[in-house]
Amino acid sequence: MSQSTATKHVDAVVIGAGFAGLYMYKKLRDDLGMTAQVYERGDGVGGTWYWNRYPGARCDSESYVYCFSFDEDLLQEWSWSGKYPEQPEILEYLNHVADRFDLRSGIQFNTSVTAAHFDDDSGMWTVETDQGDRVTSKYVITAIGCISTGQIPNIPGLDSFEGEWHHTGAWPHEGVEFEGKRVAVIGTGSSGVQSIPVIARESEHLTVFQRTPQYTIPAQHGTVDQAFLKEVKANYAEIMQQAKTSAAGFPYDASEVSALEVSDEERLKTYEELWQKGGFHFMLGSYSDIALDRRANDTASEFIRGKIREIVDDPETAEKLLPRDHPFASKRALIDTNYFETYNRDNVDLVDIRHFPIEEITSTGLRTSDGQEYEVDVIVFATGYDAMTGTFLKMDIRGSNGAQLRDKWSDGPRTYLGLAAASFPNMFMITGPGSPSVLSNMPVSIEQHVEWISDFIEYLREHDVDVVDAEQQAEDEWVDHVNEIAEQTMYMLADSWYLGANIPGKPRVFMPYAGGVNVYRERCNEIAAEGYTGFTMSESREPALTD
Ligand code: N01
Repeated sequence: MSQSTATKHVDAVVIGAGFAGLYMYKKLRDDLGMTAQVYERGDGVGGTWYWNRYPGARCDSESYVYCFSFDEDLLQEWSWSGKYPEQPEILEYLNHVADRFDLRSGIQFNTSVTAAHFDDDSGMWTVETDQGDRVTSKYVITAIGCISTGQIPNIPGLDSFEGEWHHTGAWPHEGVEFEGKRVAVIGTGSSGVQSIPVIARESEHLTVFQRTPQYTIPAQHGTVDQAFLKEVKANYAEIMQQAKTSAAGFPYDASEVSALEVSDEERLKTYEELWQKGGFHFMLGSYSDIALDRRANDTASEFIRGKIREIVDDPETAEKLLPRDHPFASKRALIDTNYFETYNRDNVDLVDIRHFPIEEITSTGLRTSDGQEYEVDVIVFATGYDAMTGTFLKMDIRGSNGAQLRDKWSDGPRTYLGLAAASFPNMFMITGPGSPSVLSNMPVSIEQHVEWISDFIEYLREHDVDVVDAEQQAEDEWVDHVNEIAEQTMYMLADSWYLGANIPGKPRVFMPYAGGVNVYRERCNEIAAEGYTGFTMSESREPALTD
């Protein structure tokens, strides 16, 4: 950290201006009357939806629940055009939110926080940015997203490639011209599965490089049904309440039936109906034990494999696409539009890089370990993210007595509730590791965290507390609980980014909380009602600079 003196003091620094940062800033300013500075690395608001402009990008949550619920007028006035919200429309929505609540004045764009150090004597943070800002604040609140640091595999030769290459999470704003081009897409996660059908239509030829075959469910995307929308708007408060008290943050009725207690015929009928309904309904609405019992899960996995065989014309290609090495939904469940159908196109080839990895990127394309060369003009890396911890650890975050977050998390993230970390006083994380976050409909989890943090800050103020820190024991118990719950699920049976398995050398630790949004919310509420158990609270050793 530089030695120059701070140029500014605020009550809180908020890092990031996506869903989380926007709402957090609004809460701090409007409800708590605090001064806050938001730093955002993009030149506009939107976070994930600012960066992910790849073809076909849209959210897998249905649009009517992929939004803020804190303002009834906002809910009523905004109308989504699609069943699922497309990236440009989500970005428009977040810009609308920023304007409607006059949030831009608190945001400094094109600015990344590089360091945040806590000073035990003053009870203050000093925050530095890549633009030379140096600011002190009582609180630091991270709103940095869970999936915001892209990973490009370290394949030799990328520097020598003479064509264009892009990562899906840093897509050029002006778009990429695919017409007449030979394109390679590496990766078949959510970003790959969404972009592949669109790139196939736009390009001359597409080669998909697949390491792990995936289960994906059709979105059954379309325009919003106006009658449905009218009904939603008439019952919005109730619908949002149902989402908040559900396990995954969706207002869907959860099944209480085991996949193993119904006849084969009935099960197939249910799966077929939910396949036609599309999206997360298949996973959340079918059977209660799909995520918990391998035999129950096998019935769903086999149904999807049957669908792949049915859809894909060429049996050899279908065989390559069949996921067999992990259970359905043990990696992030995928939702697609015409993904498997795309492999019936004459201009699309599938290359199995599980058995023949990409060995080199050459000046003209890619070479796999079986000696095959693929000449391409554009490479699209749909290769994912250093999720949940990557963006934290890029920053130099130091807490009490100079403790470094990088050291603390060297064997995997450790937090209390995914909201705070012991020895990092007055720092809160919105949807941090250890919270339901990525296993839920994000705006629902974000709102819960922002509101919980705001209530806590209000409480601290009322009780004249200057410094608050998570207790080590509370954190240890929470981490044990997160692990214990994860052990009971299918999630442990796949090499997924939930476990950090996609990043070479990253500790294999299950990072989100799989116990459900509803259970988690209740626990957070209980902790608040008990006077915020699991936190130590003290007055600062020096008077605060402002208050
Ligand atoms: O990334 P991913 P993503 N060599 O990590 C492969 C959210 N999201 O950007 O499975 C070769 O899921 C990797 O292979 P494997 C959502 O939460 C949401 O697609 O590790 N291949 C995999 O196929 C999602 O889960 C939405 O064997 C390599 C792919 O690249 C998360 O973001 C849309 C490789 C990466 O898949 C991330 O999704 C988009 C290598 N070295 C994203 N490294 C919606 O809501 C990785 N791969 C719609």
